[in-house]
Amino acid sequence: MPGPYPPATLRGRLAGHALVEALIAQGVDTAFGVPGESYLAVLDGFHEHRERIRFIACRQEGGAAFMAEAQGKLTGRPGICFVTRGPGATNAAIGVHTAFQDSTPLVLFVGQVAGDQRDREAFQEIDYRQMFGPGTLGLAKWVAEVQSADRLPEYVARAFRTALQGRPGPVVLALPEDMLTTPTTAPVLPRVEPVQAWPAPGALRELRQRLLAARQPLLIVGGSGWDAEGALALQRFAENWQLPVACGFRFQDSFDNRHPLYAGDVGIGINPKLAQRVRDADLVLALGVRLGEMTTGGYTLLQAPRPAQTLVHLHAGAEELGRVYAADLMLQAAVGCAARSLEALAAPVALPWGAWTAAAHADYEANFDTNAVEPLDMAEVVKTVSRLAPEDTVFTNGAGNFSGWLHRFHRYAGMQHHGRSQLAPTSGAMGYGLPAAVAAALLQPWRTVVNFAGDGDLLMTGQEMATATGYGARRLVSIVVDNGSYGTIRMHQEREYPGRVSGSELFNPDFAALARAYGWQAERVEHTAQVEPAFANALVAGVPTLLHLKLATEISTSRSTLSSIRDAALRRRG
Ligand SMILES: Cc1ncc(C[n+]2csc(CCOP(=O)(O)OP(=O)(O)O)c2C)c(N)n1
Repeated sequence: MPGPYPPATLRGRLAGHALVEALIAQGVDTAFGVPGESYLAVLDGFHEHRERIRFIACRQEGGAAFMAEAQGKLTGRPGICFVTRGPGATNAAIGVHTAFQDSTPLVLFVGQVAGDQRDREAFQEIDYRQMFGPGTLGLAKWVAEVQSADRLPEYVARAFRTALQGRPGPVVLALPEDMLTTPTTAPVLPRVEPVQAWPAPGALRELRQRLLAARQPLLIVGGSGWDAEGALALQRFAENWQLPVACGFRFQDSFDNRHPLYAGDVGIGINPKLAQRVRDADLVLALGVRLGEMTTGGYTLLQAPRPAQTLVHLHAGAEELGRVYAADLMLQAAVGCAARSLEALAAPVALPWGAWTAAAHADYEANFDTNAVEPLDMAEVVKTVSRLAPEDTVFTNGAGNFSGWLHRFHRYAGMQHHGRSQLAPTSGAMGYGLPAAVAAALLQPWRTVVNFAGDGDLLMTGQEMATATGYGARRLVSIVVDNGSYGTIRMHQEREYPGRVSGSELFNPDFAALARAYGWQAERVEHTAQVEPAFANALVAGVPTLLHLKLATEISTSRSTLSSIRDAALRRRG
């Protein structure tokens, strides 16, 4: 009779098993990936420890990497993704890039050719240190190839620490096949917690002085690293000082959108009144948010490199401070620590900006008003879904104009209520929303998850509908906005090359039939009035549901039609 495999040996267990043990020690209970023959010893480790950790087999590495990225966003701990060498790693790159731009902790493990084959351009061989960076404009924060089975725990611990510390981000570890099958007695290392830096007392005093000197201050919050406690402390700071609060692009759940101090989000499709308010502010406090192109209106709302406003920038990563902007005051600190310090800053009894703060919120409220659109009114769609969805619902999306309605008309709950409620790529990666929703539905099955997708967006990773069904996702609704077009690109075309449609038309499948083929429930929606019953059915379906919304290509954004954009462009040309 053959004994249990792998046999227990005096020399220890396979490194592939030690790796899975290291993940368990870091608190990981779910990993996403696509299997490959390059890391069979790790897959065997997942089998060995199947009572404590699960491996979700996805249908394409892009989907797997997005799921792991969403796991990082949702849990605040590194998302875990396993892919095979060459083709697997290249497919996964989109998730690594997203984690980099979005500052999301992620560890991507890549099976690598055996050490004795390296540098021959062996089958599917890539040098991952070359491919993924690292660099501050690259794909990963750190890339390493683990040569020694005995040092594997050291590499894993460093990968977790690097992913979490300072500005969080992605790490790539390449795992040579022969290293993974080497026995090791290396001990499992303890769970890594990132070092949290507190803001210096002198800098806090200066920040307070700047606030006391201001007349029209504005807080812009966002970035990663926030948790419930930090979000609550931030809210108390804003309340103590009666500051209007805006959220950075796709960090709309950093502050409760239902709070009377909320002023809206500073992103693509910004409320023009909020854009003007950023320009008119005399003091901008940017807390935790990276001052990237999307959050600064292409570096114009805050003029780069020296803004007209007084700028205070607080960020966990030293490299973000002064990267573009010569801020008047820079503080390097973890956002949670910073919020707790700011909460303790004594505010004067009377503040001179009451009317300014009230107007900021009134502008946000007024931005909900729109003219009715027939037959399908996307503003009403989002408002209906928002009203019916449970309070702890997670909303996800990929990239495309369809997301603008969600960002404008949904009020995201702040993180102090149920944790993150928005999973959306600041990297603008199409295809993100569905895998992110699958990850959320599998990781937090008690929450409803609603994905908004475009017709272009959905089919980039639509095969992950099979993963949702296969692993038993239940409270998952994907709302597909089918306008027969890569609508965002068509919008840009009409503005830059009016009337010359090129490469932006789409020929779509019957999305509802497609979803049913994957075991989902599905419904087609053509009129606004059909949304409420369709979504209500979806909420109680007990299986993933796709709502196929038909939208006229002409309806370009929540503010404009294609013909209005084209006509304006033609007028400009005379
Ligand atoms: C992976 C990827 N490829 C290409 C793009 C460029 N891009 C941005 S939006 C867009 C069109 C999105 O189309 P769709 O999902 O149908 O949404 P719509 O804009 O029509 O609402 C494209 C091609 C991108 N952001 N990401």
